[in-house]
Amino acid sequence: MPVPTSMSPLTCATLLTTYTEAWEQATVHPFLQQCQEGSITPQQFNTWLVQDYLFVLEFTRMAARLIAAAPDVHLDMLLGGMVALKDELQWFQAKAAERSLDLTVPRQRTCQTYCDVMQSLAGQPYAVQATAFWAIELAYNQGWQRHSRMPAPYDEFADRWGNPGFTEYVHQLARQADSALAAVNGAATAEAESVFLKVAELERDFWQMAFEG
Ligand code: HMH
Repeated sequence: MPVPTSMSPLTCATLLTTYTEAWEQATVHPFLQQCQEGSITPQQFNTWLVQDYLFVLEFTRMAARLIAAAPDVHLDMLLGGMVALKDELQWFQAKAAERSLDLTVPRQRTCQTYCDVMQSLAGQPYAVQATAFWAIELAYNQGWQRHSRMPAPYDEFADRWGNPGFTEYVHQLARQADSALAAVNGAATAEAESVFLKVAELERDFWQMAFEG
C-alpha cells in the first residue's frame, strides 16, 4: 500500500518501514553472503567490481545534478559526498589494476538500466533526486554492513560502505531528503516513493547480475 500522504509528509524512515520486503531483497543477497563465507568466485567478484565502477561513474553525474538542484544549506554535505566519490573512483581504478581488470568494458544490461534510471531523474524535483540518492547510498551501507565481518580481501570492500562515518553520512542524506520531501506536493511525493522502490529493485538485480558473473 502506498504511504498515506494526506496526513503527514513522506520520510525516508517511512519508506523503509513501508517497504521492508523490497528493502530486504536489496540488501541481503547470496552474492554478499558468499563474500562473507569467502566462497564467492573471482569471476563473480570481478564482474561486480567492474560493473560497479561503471555504475559509480554515472552516480557521480547524478550527484552533480543533485548539487545543481540543492538549496544552499544542503551544499556542504553534498560536496563532501562528491569528494568521497573522487576518492572512490580512484580506489576502484586501483582495485581493478591489482586484479588486472579492464574497466573499459560495456555495461551489462542491469547496470545499463540502473544508469538509465539515474539519468531519467535529471528532470525530477530535488526532493525526488535526494530520496533516490539517499536510497542508493543506504543500500550499500546496509548491504555490506549486514554481511560483516568479511574475510580478506573482501573486508576492505565491506568497510568502505559499512564504516561508521559512511553510516553518519547516509543519516545526513536522509535528513536532507526528509526536509525536501516536507516541502513538496503529492505528485512529487508519489514519484519519490516510486523511485525508492525502483532503486530497491535495481539493487537486488545488480547483486544478481554479479552473482551470475
Ligand atoms: C549498485 N549501488 C550500487 N553501487 C554503489 N556503489 C552504490 C549503490 C553506493 O555508492
